[in-house]
Amino acid sequence: MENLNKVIERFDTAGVVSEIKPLGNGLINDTYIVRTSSEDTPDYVLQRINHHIFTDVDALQQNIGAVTSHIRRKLEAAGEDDIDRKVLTFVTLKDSPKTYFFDGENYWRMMVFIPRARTFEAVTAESSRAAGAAFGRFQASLVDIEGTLTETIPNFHNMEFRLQQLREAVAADAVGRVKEVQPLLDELEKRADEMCKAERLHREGKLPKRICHCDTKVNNMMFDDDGKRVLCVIDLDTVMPSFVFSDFGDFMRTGANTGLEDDRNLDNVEFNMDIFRAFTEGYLSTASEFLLPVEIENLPYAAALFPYMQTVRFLADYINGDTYYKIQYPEHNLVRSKAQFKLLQSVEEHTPEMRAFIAGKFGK
Ligand code: GN1
Ligand code: MG
Repeated sequence: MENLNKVIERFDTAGVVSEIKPLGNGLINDTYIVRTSSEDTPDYVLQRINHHIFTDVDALQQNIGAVTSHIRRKLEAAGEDDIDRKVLTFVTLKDSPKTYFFDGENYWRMMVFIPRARTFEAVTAESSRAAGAAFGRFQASLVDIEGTLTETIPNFHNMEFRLQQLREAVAADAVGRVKEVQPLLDELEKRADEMCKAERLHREGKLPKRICHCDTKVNNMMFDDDGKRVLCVIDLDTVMPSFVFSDFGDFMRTGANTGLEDDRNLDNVEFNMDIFRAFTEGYLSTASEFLLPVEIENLPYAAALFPYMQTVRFLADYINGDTYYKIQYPEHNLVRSKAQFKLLQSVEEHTPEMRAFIAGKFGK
């Protein structure tokens, strides 16, 4: 804690630190809540940025700066109230306009903690509708951002690239785990072509990339205390050009899963159509003005793509000997892979129903 205090001292914060505690369930960065002793000064969020994954922290923070200031300007222009709860505010250093600090070993950043707000690990249909509208609004508000954003992780949601990584992991078999997972690998290979459809459509000039959030896990959104209104989208590290499928699909993967991302009991894991319907309605209410028919028609594909991609990513990490995701026990990445694959199977069963819903509501 003493070290964390030394880091915090570098930032231009207000008030006196009274408490520092771990916050949230992120698999990549380390996050803390920093409480200050007075009601009149804000609390803060402190994060150690995983710079093995985000290798260019300066570009990362510039992206985030561009995104948050663009959204802030829009909120101001629209005359919105309570803007500090609707967009993140990053704290600059005392001696520089930078929003990150390098202590010689680690990179740190701080943002103002949004008061009277909370995250959820699971959602209801009602809050999914609000979440869909919020992510649609997020994409819509970034349609006209000037300049280009850096791909903070190149090829992040490129399915062809993720499959290549998996195949390389299999070929290397660094820790001798391939044999054990061969049946799952076979299942993944069977679907590989179909799942690379987005990349093909893009090469054919039919599917655009847009600025997306690219990590729309349910818990990456702040709801107002009552859980009804989405205030603000958080975890902006992966905001970059991608297919809109990223944001739709990753929410479905987390929000519409009746079980946990890493559920050991596969019977718990099913795809929840009520959440699908509610999120889709919310999303299309704010995003349909800029979406192309090819994007809307392929939302059921997006719902399958993300559990598929996450199975591939967790499994590659398992085969590589757990070098990417934080794990809590040795076979954690395998358990995650199996749970994600079970979710994919359930999505596949519901695909005709999803297609019919979209065609009935938004087709023609
Ligand atoms: C990571 O940082 P976090 O936990 O929100 C990952 C996502 C995965 C997710 C799986 C930069 O997100 O892409 O979908 O874990 N982020 C990165 O839970 O790889
Ligand atoms: Mg997160």
